[in-house]
Amino acid sequence: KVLVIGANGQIGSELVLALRKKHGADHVIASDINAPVDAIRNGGPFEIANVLDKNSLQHIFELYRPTQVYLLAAILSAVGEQKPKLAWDLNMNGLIHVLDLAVEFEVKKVFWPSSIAVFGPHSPKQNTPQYCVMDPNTVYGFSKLAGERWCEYYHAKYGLDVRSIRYPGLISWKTNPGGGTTDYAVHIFHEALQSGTYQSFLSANTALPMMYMDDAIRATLSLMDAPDECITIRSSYNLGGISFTPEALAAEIKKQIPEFTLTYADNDPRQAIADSWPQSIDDTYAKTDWDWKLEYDIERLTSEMLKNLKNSLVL
Ligand code: VAH
Repeated sequence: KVLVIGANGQIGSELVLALRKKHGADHVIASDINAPVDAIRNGGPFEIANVLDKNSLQHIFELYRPTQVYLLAAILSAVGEQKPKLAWDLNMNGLIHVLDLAVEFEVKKVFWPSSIAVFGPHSPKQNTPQYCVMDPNTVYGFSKLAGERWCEYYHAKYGLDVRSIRYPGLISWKTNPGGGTTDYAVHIFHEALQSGTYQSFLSANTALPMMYMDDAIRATLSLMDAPDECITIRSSYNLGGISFTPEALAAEIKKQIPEFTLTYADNDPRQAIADSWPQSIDDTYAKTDWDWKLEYDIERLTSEMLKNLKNSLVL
C-alpha cells in the first residue's frame, strides 16, 4: 500500500495519479485535510487527515499499514511569509510526525519534497551546487532546509529509507499551485487563453529554475525506484530543470498566441523571495546516482500547457 499525504496539492494530486497507474488504484491511499480535488476524486481510497494531528495520521497507518509514504503537505513560500508560525509548524511537525510513524510502522520508503528555496542570498546564483552556503530567508526555505536535516538524521539514526528532491518551480495544468512564488508560470498560461493578457508579479528578467510536472513526477518515481545503494544524498537531491524569465516564457507563448501581452506589477513581495533564490541548478548527483534526464524544454512545456488547458478550461 502507498500513502500520499497532501494528495490535493499541485504535486500530490499528480503523484496519486502516477502511483495509481504504477501500483493499481486500490493500492494507493490519498489523504488530505479536505475532500478530494477533481483530479483524483473517485479514483481510489481517500482518507481525511490533518498532518498536525498525529492521531489522525496514526489511524491511517494502522488501517492501511503502508509500505511507502509520500508526504506532500506543506505551506509554500509566499503563503509561508503571510503565516510564518503556521508554515513552520506544519512543514516541520508534519514531517516529524510522518518520520516517527514511518519508523514505528516499519515503512519501507518515504518521499518528502524539498525545494530550491533552501538556497539563499549568499548561495551561488548560477549552477548552484549540491553543497554550498545555504542561508534561506523565507520560513518555507528554512523549514525545508531543517526538514532535509531531519530526513538525513532519521536515515542515519533509524535506517529509515527516506528520499527527497529539491524541486524547482513546477508547471502543471491538472491542479493549481498553492501559494508559491513560481506560480506566475502557471497563471500566465490560464490568462493567455482566457484574457490574452497577464500581469506578472515577478519582473521581466527574473530567471528561476523551473520544470514541467511530468518531468518532476518521473524524477520522483526514478528516485524512489533506484536501488538503495545508489542513493548517496540523504538530505535532498538538487534538480535543475530549465531556467527562464517571465519575458522568455511570454515570448514562447506568443509563438502560439501572437496577440498575447505580458505586463509587470512592481513591488510584489514575491519579487524579494525570487531574488533570494538561484537562477540555475547543478543536478549532477541526480544524473549520476539515478540516471536523471530532462525531457521537457520551454518549447515543449509551453505546447503541452496550452494544448491541455485549452481542453480543460471553459474558455
Ligand atoms: C514556491 N513552488 O514557489 C514553490 C517552490 C521553488 C519554488 O518551492 O514556493
